[in-house]
Amino acid sequence: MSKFKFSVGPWNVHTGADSYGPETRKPVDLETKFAKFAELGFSAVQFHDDDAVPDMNNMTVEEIKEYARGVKKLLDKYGLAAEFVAPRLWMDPHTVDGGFMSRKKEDRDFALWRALRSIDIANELGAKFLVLWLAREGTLCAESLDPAWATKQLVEAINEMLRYDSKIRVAIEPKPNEPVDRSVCGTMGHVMAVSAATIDPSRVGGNLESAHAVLAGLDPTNEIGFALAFDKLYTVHLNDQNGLKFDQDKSFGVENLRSAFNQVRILSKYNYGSKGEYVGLDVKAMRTTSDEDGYEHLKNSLAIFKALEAKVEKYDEEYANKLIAQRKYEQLEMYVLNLLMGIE
Ligand code: GLO
Ligand code: MG
Repeated sequence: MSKFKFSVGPWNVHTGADSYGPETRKPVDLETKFAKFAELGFSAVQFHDDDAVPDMNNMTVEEIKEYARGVKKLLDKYGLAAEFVAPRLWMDPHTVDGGFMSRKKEDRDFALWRALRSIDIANELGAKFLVLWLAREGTLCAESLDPAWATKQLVEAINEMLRYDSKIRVAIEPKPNEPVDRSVCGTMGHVMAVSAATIDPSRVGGNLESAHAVLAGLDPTNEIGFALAFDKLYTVHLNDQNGLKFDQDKSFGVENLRSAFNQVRILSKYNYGSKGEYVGLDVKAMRTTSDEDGYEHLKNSLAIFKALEAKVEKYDEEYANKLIAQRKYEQLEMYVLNLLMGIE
């Protein structure tokens, strides 16, 4: 029995298309996904604004809220909560060259409109915060954007969100690249600095994704720990990543089990979840996966997380501390590896 509650986004059950090939699985409707999420043991759903309200660009504010209320009923039917809403600022013609940092005022206004509507949707669904994955906030051509100006645009956009709703919180999900070449806000350190510059730092935190930390050449556990130290880890996107290449969103723990163990360990050590935080997954099924196996990556990620929780329970802190005091790090390393390999 896990002491954590888990969340997942509808985009994590997907049709398998990649940059070089078409879809390989049939689309699945939202209600079928909800039913399956509940059956697998998830407690909450993460949303893009248009996962909840698909045609929102062509709807009035009242119509958007009304539609979101319907989605809330569907969540209730399956006993699921809504964790967060994320404005999807990377698919629309208005966001070809970014959202909050777009060079065009009209497109920045659109991005802000989507963020404010995301707050409306969050309120209807009962979600407590927004996630900002800053997909295109950076450059493809290095000289095309002034990073100082761009950072200020981001701070000002977040200030608008904080002003719009006195309760809403904002979690930035940093990523160093992809789909842009160089992002403006690539690590948890950037997130903390942006938070500090807003009008209410107590409502701006982060969402650490394991794969994004690896892409930045950083250790996911240290990134998680950094945010925890400032009490600003609003959620996590656990997954895995094989080195520096495209963002893979592999099942949690399948590439680097020791790193996964350490991520579970730090979350557990600092009682992550005690303020209602969810352990969020952001994992993709392999392209070769069949329709009937379209949830296997979610099942596997949960199973691996829970198995590592049991390993964390077994981890002998006293013994480890003794080794640390004596600087016997070779022995400590072997102790951890033996624990993971099941060698007593
Ligand atoms: C992509 C991101 C993406 C976001 C999601 C929520 O690299 O991880 O999956 O987490 O769109 O905004
Ligand atoms: Mg993510």
